[in-house]
Amino acid sequence: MNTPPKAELHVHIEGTLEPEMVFALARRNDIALPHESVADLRAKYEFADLQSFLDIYYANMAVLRTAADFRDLAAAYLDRCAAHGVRHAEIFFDPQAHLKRGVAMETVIGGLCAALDDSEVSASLILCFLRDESAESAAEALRLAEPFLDRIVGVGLDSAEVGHPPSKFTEVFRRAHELGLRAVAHAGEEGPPEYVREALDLLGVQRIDHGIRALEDPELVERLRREQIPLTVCPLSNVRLGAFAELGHHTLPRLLEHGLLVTVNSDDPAYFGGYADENFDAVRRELGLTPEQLRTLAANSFRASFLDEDGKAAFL
Ligand code: ES4
Ligand code: ZN
Repeated sequence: MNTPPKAELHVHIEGTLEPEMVFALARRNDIALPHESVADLRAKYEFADLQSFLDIYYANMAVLRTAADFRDLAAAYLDRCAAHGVRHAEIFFDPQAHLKRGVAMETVIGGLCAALDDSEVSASLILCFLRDESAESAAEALRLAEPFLDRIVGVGLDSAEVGHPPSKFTEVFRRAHELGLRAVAHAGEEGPPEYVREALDLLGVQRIDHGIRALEDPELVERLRREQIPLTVCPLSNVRLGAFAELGHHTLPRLLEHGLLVTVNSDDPAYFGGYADENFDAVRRELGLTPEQLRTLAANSFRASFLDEDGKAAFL
């Protein structure tokens, strides 16, 4: 497979939990599963929309209990990175989903960092707030993460988008900026272009995760182009969650033609049919991207990263 060096900027570590690992960790932790087999679980990965995916994504996380579980999860992902030409990864994690099951912040971050410290791949963590939980819960998660801030590059915003606008989280993002963290947010995945504007203006984010619905708003597109705000697009995810009926209908080429700083990412690869290279291969095949456009996408992934200028120069 053609594997150009690239960075991955939009991957949820809990979304790399493969069905085989769900079963292995359930056995290790003596947890009963409501699935007959790995094949039975995988057969349930037919999603109508974001919420129908999130329901099973959160349910499967129940098997993640110990630091070793989080370490093994991240180690498996980083092994895949090496095989897919991913040289640098900025990895989302969802601490509130673990805290509410009684798993401590230290267990989550300690486990993930054990894998990061042991990997050849350059990697950092982005703490995501769950937008369908309260703003107070987000603030509490950030407080609990303060002892570990040297291990976290930024904060993000994910989970069910519609009805949970960025404006709900203005204060906790202000606190994150005070703590010296970078910021990103999912916006314009299922939600309207207005949520993209709010993420930029109220949360001060440096990248937009997805952002595909920005195309409905020409003024917003012009702003994203002028300010070169990166969009971390996830092609296979968008198809599996119903934003596009098939990959051939994806608007990635239009985003590129508008001069936007677009990157290609895997989102939740255990659920959506592939890791970095499957996403790159799929857009190459189904969207007829030119070799130059594919090189642009790979270079954009480093330009849009939170690496410092020396770090970017080393990869570009
Ligand atoms: C997610 Cl695809 C997607 N969108 C929003 N939140 C998420 N969390 C995990 N995957
Ligand atoms: Zn995502």
